[in-house]
Amino acid sequence: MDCLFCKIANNEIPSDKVYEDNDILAFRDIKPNAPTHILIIPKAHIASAAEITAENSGVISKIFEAAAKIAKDAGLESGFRVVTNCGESAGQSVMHLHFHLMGGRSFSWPPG
Ligand code: DGP
Repeated sequence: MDCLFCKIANNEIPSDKVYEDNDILAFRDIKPNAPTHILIIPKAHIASAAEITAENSGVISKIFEAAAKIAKDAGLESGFRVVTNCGESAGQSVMHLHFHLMGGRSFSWPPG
């Protein structure tokens, strides 16, 4: 499968890693939208949030545990945002599930 984030997870494409374990990888976004902008992905291919099932959802709790730890380590005490874009109309450009962890600035709500 020709998937950019599978290649990053397999070390075929380099990334600026901030956390890794057997199931997930966190690395800095190449086009940051905030002073801290990290992508957290499952290593196993899941195309998007629409593909989360009872069989593969265990990794989601691991992603959010890592997000809390990464945010703490990055000093984001005043707040941070975790978001996943699902599908074309939501702006998903890489079809491998990823959560954007962003912090270091204020965010508006609702998002555009
Ligand atoms: P989304 O638009 O929600 O699918 O987010 C995809 C993000 O992936 C976007 O913020 C830019 C980032 N990105 C794309 N290609 C690369 C890459 O090769 N390396 C890294 N680190 N980030 C990438």
